[in-house]
Amino acid sequence: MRRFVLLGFLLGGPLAAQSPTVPVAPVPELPGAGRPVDIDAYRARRARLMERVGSGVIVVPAAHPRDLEAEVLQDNHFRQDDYFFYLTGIETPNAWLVLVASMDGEDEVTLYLPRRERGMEQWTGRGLGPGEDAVRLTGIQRVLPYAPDSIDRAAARGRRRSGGPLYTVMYVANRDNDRIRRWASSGQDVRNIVPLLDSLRTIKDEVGIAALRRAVAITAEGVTAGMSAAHPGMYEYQLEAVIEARFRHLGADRLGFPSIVGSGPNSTVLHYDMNRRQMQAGELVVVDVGAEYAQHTADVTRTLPVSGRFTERQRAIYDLVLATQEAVIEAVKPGVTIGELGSVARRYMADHSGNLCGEGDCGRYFVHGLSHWLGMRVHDVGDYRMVLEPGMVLTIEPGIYLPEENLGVRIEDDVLVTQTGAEILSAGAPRTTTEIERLMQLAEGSQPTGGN
Ligand SMILES: [Mn+2]
Repeated sequence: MRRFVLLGFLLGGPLAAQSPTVPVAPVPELPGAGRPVDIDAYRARRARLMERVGSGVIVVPAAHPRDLEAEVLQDNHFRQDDYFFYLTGIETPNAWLVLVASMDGEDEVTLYLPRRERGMEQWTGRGLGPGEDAVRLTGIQRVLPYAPDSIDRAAARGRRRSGGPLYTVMYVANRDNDRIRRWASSGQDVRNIVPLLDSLRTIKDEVGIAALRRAVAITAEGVTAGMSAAHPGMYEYQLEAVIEARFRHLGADRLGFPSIVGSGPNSTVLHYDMNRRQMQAGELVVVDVGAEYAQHTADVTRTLPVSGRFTERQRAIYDLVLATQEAVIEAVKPGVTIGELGSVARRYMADHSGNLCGEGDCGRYFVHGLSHWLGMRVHDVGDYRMVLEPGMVLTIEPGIYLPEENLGVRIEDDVLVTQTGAEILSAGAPRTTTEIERLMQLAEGSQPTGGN
């Protein structure tokens, strides 16, 4: 039996009535830890990793607080390291996880937490220190106080116990790289655990899918709110504000990436995120946004007519992009590669362009890739040559961009690969021209005119 500490998170608390599709999380028990942890799920992840390693000690640092003076921050001054979060579910800074995997002995899991500092807590709030709270909240039985030399000693001891190499997370931005270099230069057999962790992360488990579902549901509601609010004369940043306000209202932790709200000429700029232009009647606006929830982000794009009604030309282009996307989603199933899905999209567009894009087909105006992996990062980890397997999550986002006409259309949905095909996680955001127009016209009737 799985023990769901997270029951409230999955089913929605008493406040769930606020929103039909997005359950509201319970208040975290301890801010320094993050949300309640599904202890069994994280234990299973650690066990899976240790089993794959066989013998060895795996050392995983938590993130450090960000630098408010030196870094450009979009949100809080701390976001947990993805690998550390993947293996613990907690949002405590400066912690370390040490896993000892051994073929013949017992596996061993130790969490090192910095001791709480009362003076510091005045600034950043109550932290999670070593002690009974930490054991109870994480399900990790061995929780020890962190000291600068404790990780070096734990790593050495782990190597002796396991008889295997020292694995750790090696990537460029890791602020613990000095320590890792020191281990390597001391002649130890130090290896990178990142490729193995990335391969585990590509197949989402139950907690991963639950977090993604929620991030996507919040995002779909934000996009829908944006559709209801959009009108001629509104600035792109005002539309952005409506969408992001909805994200926060529904409990999103932060944005997965800067929101793209591009109208008219900006609809043809793929990663436009200045969002400063005033939207004019008759234009399209491309909204490409993602709320982050529990360290997982959505990535959803909708293209809407600023006036609430598509012109015939806009509708024709839109319908070709939508039909292309539907042809691709139809083709999603285990065993297929992202490369093959790209061919499905290109072929469909070529066969159905007619003379919409002049001589030649519209494919030459589809200037970016069709898909990327989605998860803890908007462009999530994973090799693009892998065949799809149940539990993988990817975006499907065809587009056509006609700069001479100031006309860009992109439609992006988040898709979970199932045993037999695909589930569209982002189906909550209106997607056909009819649905979008109906919603926008409904909103027009109920909105005060003028103002913004
Ligand atoms: Mn995307």
